Order: sequence, then C-alpha cells, then structure tokens
Amino acid sequence: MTLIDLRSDTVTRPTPEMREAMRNAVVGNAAWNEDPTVRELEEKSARAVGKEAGLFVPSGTMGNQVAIWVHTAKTHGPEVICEARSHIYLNESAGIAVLARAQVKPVAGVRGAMPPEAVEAAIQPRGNVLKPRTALIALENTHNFASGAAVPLENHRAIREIAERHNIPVHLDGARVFNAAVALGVPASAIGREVDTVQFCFSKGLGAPVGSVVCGSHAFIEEARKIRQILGGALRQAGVLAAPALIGLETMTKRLHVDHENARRLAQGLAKLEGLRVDPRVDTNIVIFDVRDLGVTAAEFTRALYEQGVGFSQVSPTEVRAVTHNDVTDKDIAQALDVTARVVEALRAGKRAAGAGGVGPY
Ligand code: TLP
Repeated sequence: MTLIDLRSDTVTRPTPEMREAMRNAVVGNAAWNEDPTVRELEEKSARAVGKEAGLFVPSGTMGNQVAIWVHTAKTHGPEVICEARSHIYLNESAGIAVLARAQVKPVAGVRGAMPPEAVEAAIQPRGNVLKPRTALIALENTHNFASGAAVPLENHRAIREIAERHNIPVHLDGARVFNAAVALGVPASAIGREVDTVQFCFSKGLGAPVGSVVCGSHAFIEEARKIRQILGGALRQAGVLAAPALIGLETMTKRLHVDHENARRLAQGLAKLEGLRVDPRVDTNIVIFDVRDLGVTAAEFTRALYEQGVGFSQVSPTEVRAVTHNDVTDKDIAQALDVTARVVEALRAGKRAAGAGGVGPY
C-alpha cells in the first residue's frame, strides 16, 4: 500500500530536475564561503525577501536559532515576544533558552497574528532593574499551528511600527513565506520589508531535500556566520544541497497555489464528515481539524488513518494536521477523503482501530 503522505510538506522527495542539478552542481568549500552554488542561492534568497544578504543553514530550526541568538546577544536578561503557538516557542526544543539564554513572552494570536496592542503591552518597561529586557519580537508567516494562516501585511506593519518606536528588532520565521506571499497576493519581498530578518525553508513547500536560509543586513549575516559556526552548521561542499534549493526558489514557488487548492478541497471534504471539527478557512497548504467528538485522541485517529494508507500528523492531543505539497495530487486528495470518511464512519460506529506507527511529531 502506498502512503498518501500529508503528515508534513517536509516529506517531499527531490524532483528529477533537482536530482540532476545535484549531480551537476559546481561546489567549493562553503564554510570558507567558496561554494559558488551556495553563494548564488544566498544572493537570490536575500533578493527574494528584500534583504542585503543571506546565509545557508541546514534547517529552519538552525536559521531561527541563529537569528534569535544574534538579535539577543548584547542584552542581559533578554526576553523574546512571540506568538503563543509559534514554532520557535513550541517546537524548537527550548533552543531560545538553551542557546540565546533568553526567555519567552508568549502572546496569543488570532489566526497566527498577534494583536499589535498586545505586543506593545508585552514590551517590558525600560529602566526597571527587576524586569527582563525585550530584545526581540518574533513573527511567523505562514503560521503553522494556526492552520497555515497567512498573516496580513498590515499586522506586520503595525508591529514593525511599534518595534521601531521601542527600538526592538523583528525576526520572521518565514519557513513558508512563499506560501504566505501567494495567499496574500504580494511578492515575498513585501513581507520581508516589514521585518529585520527572515528565515525561510527550501525543504517544505519548495520541495528541496535539505536547507534553509536566514536573511538580513550584511552586518547581521556576518554575526550569523559566527553563530552558525558555533552550532556546527558551516557545511563544506554544500553546493549539492544548494542546487536543488535553487530550483525550489526559482520554480517551485510558482506552483504553490496548487497545494493551496488541494488543501481547500481537502478541508471542504473533511468538513462534511460528522465528528470532525474543521476550520473552513484555509489560506495555504495546511488543514487542522479536531477529532474530540469522535471520542478518540489525535494520536489514535492518525494511527487508524496511517494503517489505511493516509498520513496525517497530530498537533495537539485532539488536533490533527494535513499538509499538501508537491508529492500529492488532486487524485490523492480525493482518495484520502474516501479513506478518511470510511475510518470516521467506523470510529463513529464504535470500532477502535489498534496499531502503531506514523503519527508524526507535534
Ligand atoms: N515544522 C515541522 C514540524 O516541526 C512541525 C512541520 O512538519 O511543519 N518554522 C516553522 C513554522 C516550521 O513549521 C518548521 C518545521 C520549522 C520552523 C523548522 O524547520 P526544520 O524542520 O527545517 O528545522
């Protein structure tokens, strides 16, 4: 049985063009900044998000953590304002505390967007020796655990104005910034312009096997290079990884609307199934739904589906996530809906599927 794998858009296999590009990639020692393919990727990435320079890193997590560390390094007792369900807070193994030695001030968002007035209220008063110092405001767009919501530009703009007034930098976890750009109908550079630094991933919707980039000013990137070195993220002949990432950046960004349509179709189909609570607003390639009314946990639900050839992941004890990407077709979506309908029916009839495997992380 082949798996329709909707657990994440990180599961994509490199396309034949990517494999070919890897084979032919011109390489050099990237740790010495001598790999021409990595340099080309860094330059084009920076341009795409409206920044001066970029730095290739092995993962989105490293890109975010490098950025957070650089932004907070000069502050004693730093605090980072971020959304309460943001990836940097929930899914980066407390890297903020371990690496930057900063603490988090979570602010609850509405569909991933932190209300600007709540952000301003969360900024610590200056001059009070008891208080941490707000060293960074971190945004996420698209917002993964807010069903892939595309956060409107106006929200970023309002937060940037507040940040500028308080002299606080803004970082964007733009793991899926091109999905956001497509959904908002703007170039990614319009989103990048509203923040100081951006991390985005080649290994998600863009379909490349490995890699992310962190972008910002020349001065920021020089500091980031130092931190990347400390974290062991300075790679050698990384052109073989940058080559497929370039294809992701230059061609795969043009097909993301297909993933968004598939996700919408999936959400509409799931919403018809009794027992599933589905957020019908799907901006991009992520659908999140709640299975509590079926009397099962998200882990039990995903396990039952996995056994029938459909991969969903759990994002909380009751919430399940489906993510569309280059390796799922509209036919796969139709089939995933058929299988899900059968499993939901069986669960509603009180049949519990036992088994293990494939539930994915949250
Ligand atoms: N997200 C993964 C899981 O960790 C949940 C996924 O399957 O979606 N920022 C955001 C918004 C992300 O969604 C992710 C990965 C990252 C950062 C980290 O990227 P990687 O996995 O490359 O370290």
